[in-house]
Amino acid sequence: MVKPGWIGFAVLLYAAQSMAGEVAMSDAWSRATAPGQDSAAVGLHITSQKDARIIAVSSPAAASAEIHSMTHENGMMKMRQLESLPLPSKQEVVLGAGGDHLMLLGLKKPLVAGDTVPLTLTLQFADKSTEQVTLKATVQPLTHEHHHHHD
Ligand SMILES: [Cu+2]
Repeated sequence: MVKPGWIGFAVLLYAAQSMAGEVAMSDAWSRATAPGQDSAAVGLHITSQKDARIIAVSSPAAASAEIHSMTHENGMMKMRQLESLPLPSKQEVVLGAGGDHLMLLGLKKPLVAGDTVPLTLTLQFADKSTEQVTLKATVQPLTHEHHHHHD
């Protein structure tokens, strides 16, 4: 006779394990900050096995973090905050390659090439359940062609 409490525990464990395999992330990067710069974009590759959205981002390295889109308007690059970012099932979404990206705002210290920046993403699935996943972005050297200004 199995006690009800144990059944609940086993179900929870199973759920946690199956969720962990739902989202794959790789190649997370950020870029070294220039003097006086206190924000930085983060890019990564992310694939969810089922429909999900990124609904929040946070990092202990920054006062706040946002999901941004980047668009060209009248020849100007404009970034704006997105409420959430869709992750269609089984499709790799590439963030940071000149389009949608994550943005660290109010960096607590400059980012130096070779450092890693921890981030937590909150994902929401179609059934409204949420899951937090963590990743580490590797700080790459500042290069001219990837530098953009935040307004
Ligand atoms: Cu941005």
